[in-house]
Amino acid sequence: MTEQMSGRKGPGPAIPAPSPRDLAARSPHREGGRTAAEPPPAAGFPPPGPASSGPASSGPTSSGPAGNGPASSGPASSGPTSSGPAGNGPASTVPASSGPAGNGPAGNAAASTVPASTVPASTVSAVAAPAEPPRVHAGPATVRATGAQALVYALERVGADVVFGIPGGAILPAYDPLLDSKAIRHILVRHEQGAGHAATGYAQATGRVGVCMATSGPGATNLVTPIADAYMDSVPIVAITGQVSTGLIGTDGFQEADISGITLPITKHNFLVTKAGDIARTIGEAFHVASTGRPGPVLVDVAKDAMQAMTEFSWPVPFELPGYHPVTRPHARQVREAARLIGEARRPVLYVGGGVIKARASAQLRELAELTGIPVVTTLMARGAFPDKHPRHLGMPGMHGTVAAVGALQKADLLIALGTRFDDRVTGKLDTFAPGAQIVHADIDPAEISKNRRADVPIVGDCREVIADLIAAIRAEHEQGQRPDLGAWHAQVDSWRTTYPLGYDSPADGSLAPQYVIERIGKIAGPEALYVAGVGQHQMWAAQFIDYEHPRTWINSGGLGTMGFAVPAAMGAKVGCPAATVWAIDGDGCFQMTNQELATCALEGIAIKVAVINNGSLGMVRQWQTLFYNERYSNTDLHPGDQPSRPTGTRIPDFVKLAEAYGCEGIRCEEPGDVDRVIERAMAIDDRPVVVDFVVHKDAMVWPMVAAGTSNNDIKFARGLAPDWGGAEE
Ligand SMILES: Cc1ncc(C[n+]2csc(CCOP(=O)(O)OP(=O)(O)O)c2C)c(N)n1
Ligand SMILES: [Mg+2]
Repeated sequence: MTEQMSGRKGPGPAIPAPSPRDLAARSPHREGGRTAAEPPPAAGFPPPGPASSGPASSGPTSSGPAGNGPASSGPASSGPTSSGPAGNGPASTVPASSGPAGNGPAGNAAASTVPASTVPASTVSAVAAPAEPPRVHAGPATVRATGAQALVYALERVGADVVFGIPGGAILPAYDPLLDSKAIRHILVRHEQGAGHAATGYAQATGRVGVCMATSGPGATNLVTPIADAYMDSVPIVAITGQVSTGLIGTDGFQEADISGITLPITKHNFLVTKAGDIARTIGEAFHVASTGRPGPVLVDVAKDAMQAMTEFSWPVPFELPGYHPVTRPHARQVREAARLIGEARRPVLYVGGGVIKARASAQLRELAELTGIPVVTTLMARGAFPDKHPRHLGMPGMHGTVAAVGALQKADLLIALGTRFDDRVTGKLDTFAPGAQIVHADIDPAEISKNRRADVPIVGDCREVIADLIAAIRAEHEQGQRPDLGAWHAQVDSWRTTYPLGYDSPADGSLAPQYVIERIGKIAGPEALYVAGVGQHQMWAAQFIDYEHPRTWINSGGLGTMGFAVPAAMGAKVGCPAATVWAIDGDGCFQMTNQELATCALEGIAIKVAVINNGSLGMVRQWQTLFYNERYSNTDLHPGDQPSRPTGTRIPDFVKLAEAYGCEGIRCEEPGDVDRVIERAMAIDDRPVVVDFVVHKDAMVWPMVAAGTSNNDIKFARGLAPDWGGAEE
């Protein structure tokens, strides 16, 4: 790596100043490395090799201050790959020239070297199987290669099977050897934003690292939104960008943008690579950092001349990640303290966030809920972490959460917060949130703990391990006779649930209720399908009116709230889970931001289904104008023109014709009586994407609602209607 010129941020050492998330390495609760029983990392990264014989044991990470760097004790070396068939000893002896890596003795490489498009549907689980072992591709121990070849070889070694991207001058060297890769399928998108969201959709659906690629300058800056999106939702993606040659860096060269500087605050970590010999190691490190600890996006910016220069490619490579040691094992004393509080609580709630899905802890969560009888709420990012049909589930909390979930948090005497971050959309006015509750807060990122609400019992660790340890500690309490009676609490939350269920009115003019459309899609496609949403009213209705029974079946942009997320993310999810039915529930505003990826889907045989919930407006913004701006609708109408009782507007654009222009099936639905038939027709089409233009009433609103900045106590379940809390204890 070399310094940049002209006062811009230089590449710095291998790891720049730690972000709050990097502080995971410094937890006071650290008790040591992972155990053999711990879960695999979030994405497929092969171990660097047996610590005793491979270079990993002599790498700087193993001799760092803590003596347990990622190479020697981190997840990469203790996941299933170290003992499973993917052991990479034999793999490294197979020359790259011997044909598809899967034919070599690399264990599970056979499955992984088949391009995703050719994997028979029947071999892939409809619901993502995130626990599958990483894919490892065989290859030569050491070969002479260009930096660009080393990049592609490294991507193969870390198990990348799909790259979403668009080429351009600075990244061109990498595209050349990509053409020869039998293991990696490149999907040519129509906009880099689509590549980034597709990588996120792939990662969210599969639990593996998603990969996107772009050229320098505008290609790279087009990735900024999806990178920020992945950062906010802790999604493991690796973005690879070409950079102008080292001599041009800092000179305002053609298509130069300091993308590592630009993305510094929105990446878990990023790299600028200027030497061919650093490329392979950096790719390995990027996948490791993206997928371990709290997952997140990592950017690798590679100078063009580094890709063109010759180097020695060898694998595995020792990491240079001093200071990066995510803590996964919870502290036993903290867990015992949490169990003690649970034993004393009379109104406890399990407040579950997306971290539970990332930690693959759904089974443990269910066991905990059933062992204790504690009611569960699942945040927008955690929908599917706990079955909606489960009797202990109160639904989603927050601004558009259920009355039962919001009320339970407000009246609780103990919150057990798991993999969640007390987001303002959940807490409402923070100083009025859950006023009578003590807080147990477990998170893999210590920076989250006590960030917004002080934790009485902080627990740093992987949620799966935390919950497993909690279960053991609670069983011990039960054996001591410490088993609280939650009967009165159950009766209380159940009465809120039955008195204030989610619901909606059918429009008096006979037009379509958007909630009905979404509810029917959920019923007909069922809980095995994957649902991906845009951002707006349709997103909230999709979170409310579809029942999620499995983790990774609900994919949305929760933290950044990125319009345009749905179509490309659904594309990525479908590529990751080709046998699954994938529905994008999109708004007519959102759809117009990224629908060009329908061309990608049609050409690449990615048969997603898109339900455009066409209310003719930027509905969520319009809802706020209705409620807070005296119904003054400034610039939220997408279909100006005649708006009689049927809000079809001007039909610009005509979504059916647009779909057809992109090689998709286009269907319009305007009558309630047609909804089931149209959904079934869409479900029957498997050979191309389908777009259904559901023309719905524009005045439907999302309820319940806690107005921004107000207290959860002031939740309304319909306009002007507040729940009666029934004298619940404070
Ligand atoms: C990129 C981006 N720009 C603006 C916004 C602000 N915003 C949030 S929801 C929304 C309206 C979305 O409209 P539509 O996709 O039609 O969904 P609807 O609310 O009507 O269901 C807007 C403009 C945003 N979230 N993202
Ligand atoms: Mg709309």
